[in-house]
Amino acid sequence: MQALIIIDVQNDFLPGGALAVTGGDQVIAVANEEQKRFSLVVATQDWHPKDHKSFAVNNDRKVGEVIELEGLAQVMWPAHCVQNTKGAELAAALDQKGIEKIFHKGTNPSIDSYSGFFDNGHRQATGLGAWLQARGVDRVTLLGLATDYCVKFTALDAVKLGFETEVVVRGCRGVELQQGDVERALSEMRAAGVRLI
Ligand code: VGL
Ligand code: ZN
Repeated sequence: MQALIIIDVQNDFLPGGALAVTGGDQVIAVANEEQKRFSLVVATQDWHPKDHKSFAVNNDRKVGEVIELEGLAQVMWPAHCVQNTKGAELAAALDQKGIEKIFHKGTNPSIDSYSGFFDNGHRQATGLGAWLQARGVDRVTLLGLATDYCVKFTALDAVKLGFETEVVVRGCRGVELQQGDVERALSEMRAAGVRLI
């Protein structure tokens, strides 16, 4: 059984959003097209409380600085995808009728969660892995935002959980905090056994 996982296609990651990803809006058409090939589609949604510790403003830091949080390196982000705000909503142009379930991540204020499966410390699961396994899913296809953060970490965890994993590269865009981050993310995924299509 195969499933499509649409990662964080949310207003704050689109041009004009709080953590805008260049060309982020271009993944929507790909997501809508790809959905037609799948009988099972799920999505993830970055879903932070407003006091989330990954927000620069909550640590008196500048965006892009790296601090230590819960023993992990944590990039300081602009406040984004705050629960129940417009910025956290899935893009209006994204076809949502066929999305069976949405998994929230980043809800714990003290630890970030790039992967759709676990927080960055692998301490708590979102439920996505068990849910897919309960439905007999053994292959997952990923697309969405952002290539160098949430897509990458979701793909790496999917492989670790034993899913045959592929990423639709034209359906992803990256933050590219450092030039080359997207290329490096793609290489890391490929090296881990992710099929890039
Ligand atoms: C993401 C940075 C912070 C993502 C989420 O969806 O890739 N990146 N929160
Ligand atoms: Zn986030």
